[in-house]
Amino acid sequence: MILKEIERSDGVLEVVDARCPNELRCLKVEEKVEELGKPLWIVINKVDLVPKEFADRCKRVLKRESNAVDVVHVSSKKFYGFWILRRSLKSYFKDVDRKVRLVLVGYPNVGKSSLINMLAQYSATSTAPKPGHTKGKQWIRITGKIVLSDTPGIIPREFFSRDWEKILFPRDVEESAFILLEKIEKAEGSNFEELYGLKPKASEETLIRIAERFNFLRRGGELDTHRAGQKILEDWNSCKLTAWWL
Ligand SMILES: Nc1nc2c(ncn2[C@@H]2O[C@H](COP(=O)(O)OP(=O)(O)OP(=O)(O)O)[C@@H](O)[C@H]2O)c(=O)[nH]1
Ligand SMILES: [Mg+2]
Repeated sequence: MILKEIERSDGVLEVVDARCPNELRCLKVEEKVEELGKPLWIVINKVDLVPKEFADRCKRVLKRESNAVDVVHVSSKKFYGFWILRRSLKSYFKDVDRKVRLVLVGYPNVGKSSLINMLAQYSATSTAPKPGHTKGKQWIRITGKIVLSDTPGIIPREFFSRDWEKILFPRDVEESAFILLEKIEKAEGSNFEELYGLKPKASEETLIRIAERFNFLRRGGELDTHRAGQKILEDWNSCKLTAWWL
């Protein structure tokens, strides 16, 4: 599905999470985009969660190490970045005098829907270039000729890295929490200590102490480390918990 959409498009916006932008790139999709000769933009979303110095460094690194036409920062929460993205797209397609259709792709939870909402709010009108062609699909107008599909492409599960498959769709919650904790332990910075009152460490002890702190108890009064693991994963997904690494 996603590859078909890319094939039909004139360009791709790949959304990544500013907390770990490099890990949440999908290289298989990037390769495909390149193979098809389509231009790619890497959109680093959620920049409000990381220090500016880190965000700027990510941009430099991704510009150097990817085939993206451009790498831009946005925050769909703070409504930041629309004009910069628009300027970049406009400049790339300046000599094209037909409609340009872009699609947005990305891992789950990187903020695709939030970003589409932000872009749609700036958009003068949402348009449907081919009424009836794809039922329900709308196009968001970025400029007079550049439009973006309002239906994002979700990276297919078989393209996920193993770690992120486990973090995003945990089967064994404790194991998934440990994988995330290991990453946070090595991260450049985080608000972990502020949130839970201890240093991040991928150990049973961390889950026990969080269960104590939040009074997570099983029926018999035993500490519920499963709930503690769940809390860490939920706080990460809802962006309450932040940590950043390249
Ligand atoms: N702080 C912050 N949080 C954001 C930003 N954009 C999205 N979020 C949060 O990130 C989480 C995921 O956002 P979504 O827009 O639902 O992400 P998605 O990529 O559409 O996720 P799926 O539909 O599950 O694939 C939500 O809790 C959002 O509130 C942002 O720019 N800054
Ligand atoms: Mg979504």
